[in-house]
Amino acid sequence: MGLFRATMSAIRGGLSKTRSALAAPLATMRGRTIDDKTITELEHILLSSDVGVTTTDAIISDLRTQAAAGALQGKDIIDLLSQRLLARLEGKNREIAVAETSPTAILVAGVNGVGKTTSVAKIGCALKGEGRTVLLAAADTFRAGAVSQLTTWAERLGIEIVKGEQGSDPAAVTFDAACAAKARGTDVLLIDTAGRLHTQEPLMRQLEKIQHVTTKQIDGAPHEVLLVLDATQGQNTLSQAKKFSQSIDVTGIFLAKLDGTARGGIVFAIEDETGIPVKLIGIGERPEDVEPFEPKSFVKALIEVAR
Ligand SMILES: Nc1nc2c(ncn2[C@@H]2O[C@H](COP(=O)(O)OP(=O)(O)OP(=O)(O)O)[C@@H](O)[C@H]2O)c(=O)[nH]1
Ligand SMILES: [Mg+2]
Repeated sequence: MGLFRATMSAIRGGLSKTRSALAAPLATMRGRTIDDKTITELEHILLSSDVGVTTTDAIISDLRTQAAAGALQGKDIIDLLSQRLLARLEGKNREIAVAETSPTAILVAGVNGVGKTTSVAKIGCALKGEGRTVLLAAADTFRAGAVSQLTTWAERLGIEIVKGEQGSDPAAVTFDAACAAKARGTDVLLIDTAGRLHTQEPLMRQLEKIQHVTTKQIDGAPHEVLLVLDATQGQNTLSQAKKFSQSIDVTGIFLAKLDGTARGGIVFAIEDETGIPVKLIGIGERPEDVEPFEPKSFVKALIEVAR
Protein backbone atom coordinates (compact mmCIF):
# COMPACT_ATOMS: atom_id res chain seq x y z
CA MET A 1 0.00 0.00 0.00
CA GLY A 2 1.58 3.25 -1.01
CA LEU A 3 0.18 4.74 2.15
CA PHE A 4 1.06 8.39 1.82
CA ARG A 5 4.06 10.29 0.67
CA ALA A 6 6.67 11.65 3.06
CA THR A 7 6.97 15.40 3.16
CA MET A 8 10.43 16.60 4.02
CA SER A 9 9.25 19.81 5.68
CA ALA A 10 6.95 17.92 8.05
CA ILE A 11 9.73 15.51 8.99
CA ARG A 12 12.18 18.37 9.55
CA GLY A 13 9.65 20.08 11.78
CA GLY A 14 8.86 16.90 13.66
CA LEU A 15 12.51 16.17 14.31
CA SER A 16 13.55 19.63 15.37
CA LYS A 17 14.15 18.67 19.00
CA THR A 18 16.31 15.66 18.13
CA ARG A 19 18.18 17.73 15.60
CA SER A 20 18.94 20.48 18.12
CA ALA A 21 20.37 17.92 20.52
CA LEU A 22 22.65 16.36 17.90
CA ALA A 23 23.41 19.38 15.78
CA ALA A 24 25.34 21.50 18.26
CA PRO A 25 27.98 18.90 19.16
CA LEU A 26 28.19 17.63 15.57
CA ALA A 27 28.57 21.10 14.10
CA THR A 28 31.84 21.60 15.97
CA MET A 29 33.27 18.56 14.16
CA ARG A 30 32.72 19.64 10.60
CA GLY A 31 35.88 20.00 8.56
CA ARG A 32 38.10 18.35 11.15
CA THR A 33 40.83 15.90 10.30
CA ILE A 34 39.41 12.46 10.90
CA ASP A 35 41.83 11.03 13.40
CA ASP A 36 41.40 8.87 16.46
CA LYS A 37 40.50 11.86 18.63
CA THR A 38 37.73 13.01 16.27
CA ILE A 39 36.31 9.50 15.99
CA THR A 40 36.30 9.07 19.77
CA GLU A 41 34.49 12.36 20.11
CA LEU A 42 31.89 11.23 17.60
CA GLU A 43 31.51 8.00 19.56
CA HIS A 44 30.67 9.99 22.71
CA ILE A 45 28.13 12.10 20.87
CA LEU A 46 26.38 9.03 19.45
CA LEU A 47 26.42 7.18 22.76
CA SER A 48 24.92 10.14 24.58
CA SER A 49 22.11 10.30 22.03
CA ASP A 50 19.57 7.46 21.92
CA VAL A 51 21.11 5.81 18.84
CA GLY A 52 22.32 2.95 21.03
CA VAL A 53 25.46 0.89 21.41
CA THR A 54 24.98 -1.45 18.42
CA THR A 55 24.73 1.24 15.77
CA THR A 56 27.37 3.37 17.47
CA ASP A 57 29.85 0.47 17.68
CA ALA A 58 29.26 -0.56 14.09
CA ILE A 59 29.80 2.95 12.74
CA ILE A 60 32.75 3.79 14.97
CA SER A 61 34.67 0.57 14.36
CA ASP A 62 34.18 0.95 10.61
CA LEU A 63 35.45 4.54 10.74
CA ARG A 64 38.46 3.49 12.82
CA THR A 65 39.39 0.73 10.37
CA GLN A 66 39.07 3.05 7.41
CA ALA A 67 40.94 5.88 9.11
CA ALA A 68 43.79 3.49 9.96
CA ALA A 69 43.96 2.48 6.30
CA GLY A 70 44.19 6.14 5.32
CA ALA A 71 40.91 5.98 3.43
CA LEU A 72 39.26 8.97 5.07
CA GLN A 73 41.67 11.73 4.16
CA GLY A 74 39.89 14.85 2.96
CA LYS A 75 36.50 13.36 3.84
CA ASP A 76 33.93 15.09 5.98
CA ILE A 77 32.96 13.37 9.22
CA ILE A 78 29.34 14.54 9.09
CA ASP A 79 28.90 13.22 5.55
CA LEU A 80 30.44 9.90 6.57
CA LEU A 81 28.16 9.67 9.58
CA SER A 82 25.13 10.49 7.50
CA GLN A 83 25.99 7.79 4.91
CA ARG A 84 26.55 5.19 7.57
CA LEU A 85 23.40 5.99 9.52
CA LEU A 86 21.44 5.70 6.28
CA ALA A 87 23.06 2.39 5.41
CA ARG A 88 21.82 0.94 8.69
CA LEU A 89 18.22 1.82 7.87
CA GLU A 90 18.07 0.99 4.18
CA GLY A 91 16.89 -2.24 2.58
CA LYS A 92 13.97 -2.96 4.90
CA ASN A 93 10.39 -3.41 3.88
CA ARG A 94 8.52 -0.47 5.36
CA GLU A 95 5.44 -0.72 3.22
CA ILE A 96 2.09 -1.15 4.89
CA ALA A 97 0.85 -4.55 3.70
CA VAL A 98 -2.30 -4.57 1.64
CA ALA A 99 -4.63 -7.51 1.10
CA GLU A 100 -5.30 -8.69 -2.45
CA THR A 101 -8.96 -8.95 -1.63
CA SER A 102 -10.48 -6.46 0.79
CA PRO A 103 -10.56 -5.83 3.63
CA THR A 104 -7.03 -5.21 4.79
CA ALA A 105 -6.97 -5.46 8.58
CA ILE A 106 -4.55 -3.42 10.67
CA LEU A 107 -4.31 -4.16 14.37
CA VAL A 108 -2.86 -1.43 16.59
CA ALA A 109 -1.47 -2.20 20.05
CA GLY A 110 0.81 -0.80 22.72
CA VAL A 111 1.10 0.25 26.35
CA ASN A 112 -1.15 2.88 27.93
CA GLY A 113 -1.14 6.40 26.60
CA VAL A 114 1.50 5.96 23.90
CA GLY A 115 -0.75 7.33 21.16
CA LYS A 116 -2.63 4.31 19.76
CA THR A 117 -6.03 5.92 19.27
CA THR A 118 -4.57 9.09 17.77
CA SER A 119 -2.42 6.96 15.45
CA VAL A 120 -5.47 4.95 14.35
CA ALA A 121 -7.21 8.24 13.54
CA LYS A 122 -4.14 9.43 11.61
CA ILE A 123 -3.95 6.26 9.51
CA GLY A 124 -7.71 6.42 8.89
CA CYS A 125 -7.45 10.05 7.85
CA ALA A 126 -4.59 9.34 5.42
CA LEU A 127 -6.34 6.34 3.89
CA LYS A 128 -9.57 8.23 3.48
CA GLY A 129 -7.60 11.01 1.82
CA GLU A 130 -6.41 8.42 -0.70
CA GLY A 131 -9.98 7.52 -1.50
CA ARG A 132 -10.10 4.26 0.46
CA THR A 133 -13.02 3.22 2.61
CA VAL A 134 -12.15 2.71 6.27
CA LEU A 135 -13.88 1.10 9.22
CA LEU A 136 -12.73 1.61 12.80
CA ALA A 137 -13.13 -1.13 15.39
CA ALA A 138 -13.35 0.30 18.90
CA ALA A 139 -11.77 -2.72 20.58
CA ASP A 140 -10.71 -0.72 23.63
CA THR A 141 -13.71 -1.55 25.77
CA PHE A 142 -11.55 -1.40 28.88
CA ARG A 143 -10.76 2.25 29.58
CA ALA A 144 -13.62 4.57 30.44
CA GLY A 145 -14.04 7.10 27.66
CA ALA A 146 -12.08 5.12 25.09
CA VAL A 147 -15.07 4.30 22.89
CA SER A 148 -16.32 7.87 22.90
CA GLN A 149 -12.80 9.14 22.10
CA LEU A 150 -12.65 6.97 18.98
CA THR A 151 -16.26 7.83 18.11
CA THR A 152 -15.33 11.51 18.17
CA TRP A 153 -12.49 10.83 15.75
CA ALA A 154 -14.77 8.80 13.49
CA GLU A 155 -17.29 11.64 13.34
CA ARG A 156 -14.63 14.26 12.80
CA LEU A 157 -13.01 12.29 9.97
CA GLY A 158 -16.24 11.01 8.47
CA ILE A 159 -15.25 7.37 8.94
CA GLU A 160 -17.46 4.47 10.00
CA ILE A 161 -17.04 2.80 13.37
CA VAL A 162 -18.15 -0.43 15.03
CA LYS A 163 -18.27 -0.39 18.81
CA GLY A 164 -19.55 -2.22 21.84
CA GLU A 165 -20.42 -1.34 25.41
CA GLN A 166 -17.65 -0.41 27.80
CA GLY A 167 -16.63 -3.58 29.61
CA SER A 168 -17.79 -5.85 26.78
CA ASP A 169 -15.47 -8.38 25.17
CA PRO A 170 -13.08 -6.61 22.77
CA ALA A 171 -12.72 -9.81 20.75
CA ALA A 172 -16.49 -9.72 20.15
CA VAL A 173 -16.26 -6.11 18.96
CA THR A 174 -13.42 -7.15 16.64
CA PHE A 175 -15.54 -10.04 15.35
CA ASP A 176 -18.49 -7.72 14.63
CA ALA A 177 -16.23 -5.16 12.96
CA ALA A 178 -14.54 -7.80 10.78
CA CYS A 179 -17.94 -9.14 9.69
CA ALA A 180 -19.14 -5.61 8.93
CA ALA A 181 -15.98 -4.79 6.94
CA LYS A 182 -16.43 -7.95 4.86
CA ALA A 183 -20.15 -7.38 4.32
CA ARG A 184 -19.64 -3.74 3.31
CA GLY A 185 -16.60 -4.37 1.15
CA THR A 186 -14.56 -1.90 3.22
CA ASP A 187 -10.98 -1.42 2.05
CA VAL A 188 -9.30 -1.16 5.44
CA LEU A 189 -10.33 -2.22 8.93
CA LEU A 190 -8.40 -0.43 11.68
CA ILE A 191 -8.57 -2.03 15.11
CA ASP A 192 -7.86 0.21 18.12
CA THR A 193 -7.06 -1.73 21.29
CA ALA A 194 -6.74 -0.89 24.97
CA GLY A 195 -3.43 0.15 26.45
CA ARG A 196 -1.79 -2.65 28.41
CA LEU A 197 1.48 -3.44 30.11
CA HIS A 198 3.23 -6.57 28.96
CA THR A 199 3.20 -7.72 32.60
CA GLN A 200 -0.62 -7.82 32.63
CA GLU A 201 -1.04 -11.43 31.59
CA PRO A 202 -4.85 -11.49 31.18
CA LEU A 203 -4.75 -8.36 29.04
CA MET A 204 -1.98 -9.81 26.88
CA ARG A 205 -4.04 -13.00 26.41
CA GLN A 206 -6.95 -10.80 25.39
CA LEU A 207 -4.79 -9.13 22.75
CA GLU A 208 -3.82 -12.53 21.39
CA LYS A 209 -7.51 -13.36 21.22
CA ILE A 210 -8.22 -10.17 19.25
CA GLN A 211 -5.49 -11.10 16.77
CA HIS A 212 -6.86 -14.63 16.57
CA VAL A 213 -10.44 -13.49 15.89
CA THR A 214 -9.19 -11.22 13.10
CA THR A 215 -7.28 -14.11 11.55
CA LYS A 216 -10.33 -16.36 11.69
CA GLN A 217 -12.66 -13.82 10.12
CA ILE A 218 -10.50 -12.36 7.38
CA ASP A 219 -8.10 -14.32 5.17
CA GLY A 220 -4.48 -13.51 5.91
CA ALA A 221 -5.44 -10.98 8.57
CA PRO A 222 -4.23 -9.04 10.40
CA HIS A 223 -2.13 -7.85 7.47
CA GLU A 224 -0.31 -5.48 9.76
CA VAL A 225 0.13 -5.53 13.50
CA LEU A 226 1.46 -2.11 14.38
CA LEU A 227 2.99 -1.60 17.79
CA VAL A 228 2.76 2.03 18.83
CA LEU A 229 5.77 3.25 20.79
CA ASP A 230 6.12 6.65 22.40
CA ALA A 231 9.45 8.14 21.27
CA THR A 232 9.65 10.31 24.39
CA GLN A 233 10.09 7.10 26.41
CA GLY A 234 13.49 6.45 24.82
CA GLN A 235 15.11 3.19 25.90
CA ASN A 236 11.92 1.95 27.62
CA THR A 237 10.40 1.39 24.19
CA LEU A 238 12.86 -1.44 23.58
CA SER A 239 11.52 -3.77 26.26
CA GLN A 240 7.94 -2.96 25.25
CA ALA A 241 8.68 -4.00 21.66
CA LYS A 242 10.39 -7.20 22.74
CA LYS A 243 7.61 -8.22 25.13
CA PHE A 244 4.70 -7.43 22.83
CA SER A 245 6.36 -9.42 20.03
CA GLN A 246 6.32 -12.45 22.29
CA SER A 247 2.50 -12.35 22.36
CA ILE A 248 1.47 -10.98 18.99
CA ASP A 249 3.07 -10.97 15.54
CA VAL A 250 4.22 -7.35 15.40
CA THR A 251 4.94 -6.43 11.76
CA GLY A 252 5.85 -2.80 12.19
CA ILE A 253 6.38 0.05 14.61
CA PHE A 254 4.37 3.27 14.65
CA LEU A 255 6.73 5.61 16.47
CA ALA A 256 4.54 8.35 17.93
CA LYS A 257 5.43 11.68 19.54
CA LEU A 258 8.73 12.16 17.71
CA ASP A 259 7.93 15.87 17.71
CA GLY A 260 8.00 15.98 21.50
CA THR A 261 11.45 14.57 22.07
CA ALA A 262 15.16 14.90 21.43
CA ARG A 263 15.34 11.09 21.39
CA GLY A 264 14.67 10.47 17.69
CA GLY A 265 17.88 8.43 17.52
CA ILE A 266 15.91 5.66 19.25
CA VAL A 267 14.82 4.50 15.77
CA PHE A 268 18.25 2.90 15.34
CA ALA A 269 18.17 1.18 18.72
CA ILE A 270 14.63 -0.12 18.11
CA GLU A 271 15.58 -1.69 14.79
CA ASP A 272 18.89 -3.05 16.12
CA GLU A 273 17.34 -4.59 19.21
CA THR A 274 14.09 -5.92 17.77
CA GLY A 275 14.57 -6.26 14.02
CA ILE A 276 11.08 -4.79 13.58
CA PRO A 277 10.93 -2.00 10.98
CA VAL A 278 9.65 1.43 11.91
CA LYS A 279 6.92 1.99 9.33
CA LEU A 280 5.13 5.15 10.38
CA ILE A 281 6.01 8.13 12.56
CA GLY A 282 3.78 10.49 14.50
CA ILE A 283 4.92 14.10 14.60
CA GLY A 284 2.06 15.96 16.26
CA GLU A 285 -1.43 15.67 17.64
CA ARG A 286 -3.40 16.46 14.49
CA PRO A 287 -4.75 13.70 12.23
CA GLU A 288 -2.45 14.81 9.41
CA ASP A 289 0.67 14.58 11.62
CA VAL A 290 1.76 11.20 10.35
CA GLU A 291 4.47 10.28 7.88
CA PRO A 292 5.74 7.06 6.41
CA PHE A 293 9.18 6.38 7.85
CA GLU A 294 11.58 7.11 5.05
CA PRO A 295 15.28 6.59 5.92
CA LYS A 296 16.69 9.25 3.57
CA SER A 297 14.47 12.08 4.78
CA PHE A 298 14.88 10.92 8.35
CA VAL A 299 18.68 10.93 8.35
CA LYS A 300 18.72 14.20 6.43
CA ALA A 301 16.42 15.80 8.99
CA LEU A 302 18.59 14.40 11.77
CA ILE A 303 21.98 15.53 10.50
CA GLU A 304 21.69 18.12 7.77
CA VAL A 305 21.50 21.20 9.94
CA ALA A 306 25.00 20.61 11.19
CA ARG A 307 26.37 22.18 8.00
N1 LIG B 1 2.95 15.58 20.34
C1 LIG B 1 2.34 14.45 20.01
N2 LIG B 1 1.34 13.99 20.76
C2 LIG B 1 0.75 12.83 20.40
C3 LIG B 1 1.15 12.09 19.25
N3 LIG B 1 0.39 10.98 19.18
C4 LIG B 1 -0.47 11.03 20.22
N4 LIG B 1 -0.26 12.13 20.97
C5 LIG B 1 -0.96 12.55 22.21
O1 LIG B 1 -0.76 11.56 23.20
C6 LIG B 1 -1.89 11.52 24.08
C7 LIG B 1 -2.40 10.10 24.20
O2 LIG B 1 -2.89 9.71 22.94
P1 LIG B 1 -3.92 8.52 22.72
O3 LIG B 1 -4.03 8.33 21.25
O4 LIG B 1 -5.17 8.71 23.49
O5 LIG B 1 -3.07 7.32 23.36
P2 LIG B 1 -3.53 5.81 23.57
O6 LIG B 1 -2.31 4.97 23.41
O7 LIG B 1 -4.68 5.49 22.71
O8 LIG B 1 -3.96 5.83 25.12
P3 LIG B 1 -4.78 4.68 25.91
O9 LIG B 1 -5.89 4.24 25.01
O10 LIG B 1 -5.25 5.35 27.15
O11 LIG B 1 -3.82 3.58 26.19
C8 LIG B 1 -2.92 12.47 23.48
O12 LIG B 1 -2.86 13.69 24.17
C9 LIG B 1 -2.45 12.65 22.05
O13 LIG B 1 -2.83 13.87 21.48
C10 LIG B 1 2.24 12.62 18.46
O14 LIG B 1 2.69 12.05 17.46
N5 LIG B 1 2.79 13.79 18.89
MG1 LIG C 1 -6.55 4.66 23.13
